[in-house]
Amino acid sequence: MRCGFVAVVGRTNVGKSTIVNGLVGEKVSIVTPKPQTTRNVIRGILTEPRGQVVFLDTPGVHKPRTRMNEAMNRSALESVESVDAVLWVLEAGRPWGAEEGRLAERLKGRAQGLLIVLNKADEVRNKALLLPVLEDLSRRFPEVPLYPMCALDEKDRKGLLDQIFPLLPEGEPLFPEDVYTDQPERQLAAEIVREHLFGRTFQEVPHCAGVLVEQFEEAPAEGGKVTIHCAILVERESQKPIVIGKGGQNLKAIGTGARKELQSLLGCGVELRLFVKVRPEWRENAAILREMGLA
Ligand SMILES: Nc1nc2c(ncn2[C@@H]2O[C@H](COP(=O)(O)OP(=O)(O)OP(=O)(O)O)[C@@H](O)[C@H]2O)c(=O)[nH]1
Ligand SMILES: [Mg+2]
Repeated sequence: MRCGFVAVVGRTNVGKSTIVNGLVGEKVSIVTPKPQTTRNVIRGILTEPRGQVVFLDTPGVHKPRTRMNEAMNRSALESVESVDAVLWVLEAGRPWGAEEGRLAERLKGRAQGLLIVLNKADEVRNKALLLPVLEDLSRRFPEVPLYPMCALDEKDRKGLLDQIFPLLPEGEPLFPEDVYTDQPERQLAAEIVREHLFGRTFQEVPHCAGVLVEQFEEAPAEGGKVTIHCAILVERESQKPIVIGKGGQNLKAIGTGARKELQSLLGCGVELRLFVKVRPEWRENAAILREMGLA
């Protein structure tokens, strides 16, 4: 069997989490149309007769403006050091920029176990436009295989997996075959709330917001409810009413969406309470970042 670790890296919003979820076949990481969605390195595990792949979905590389964003970049860049293979995801229609330059520097000298994925190829209507992009990349990385794909296409994902397995060493699985992530339920809950929050806030608000689980109580008896209390941290007073919405409608919708998802994930009833709290500059606060696994 072939078993190993694969880091999925790239600029923010190129589709890394979509690829990991699609390959693993479960929702491991939250996905939103907004950049900087993934904040922690998240492990997604795929087991099949060929072997086991432990994917490290990483935060997208971007220009950091806060301590939190620095930690996100650092964890993404460091992830490539400890893995058997790296999937470097670029966007087919917008392949090279400063972020790619940073990653290229980090991946220099790593021709082995590196695969470049050109995702969102479906968004490039005129496929002829892909040719110069592929030519440019093969000049920059002559020994690295290039794989154009659409993360939403099952055939493309299967083809990608066929390229990944040969990059892994012979070995035995590390995780039982029914485990698809090692995230604790608390973290899954925080992430799901954050996904719904991202879906219902705009401009700078989602980037200034974070979610902390303050209480997570198992159901007291069979058929009982799990109680989850989450703090939604924002940075300014003016952001609080935006999250809460008119008459509390927005916060209610975030809570309902997240609760439904958590119920099906945990397989039981969930009582979810959300509290919006103003914590100026929390993204610079080491203690809060540590609590979120970001420092
Ligand atoms: N059209 C198209 N959209 C895609 C594809 N892959 C991902 N997306 C969309 O791109 C957006 C970003 O996807 P994510 O998977 O969150 O991207 P990411 O690279 O993990 O982003 P960060 O975590 O912010 O770094 C989402 O709206 C996805 O639905 C693709 O192949 N084609
Ligand atoms: Mg992501």
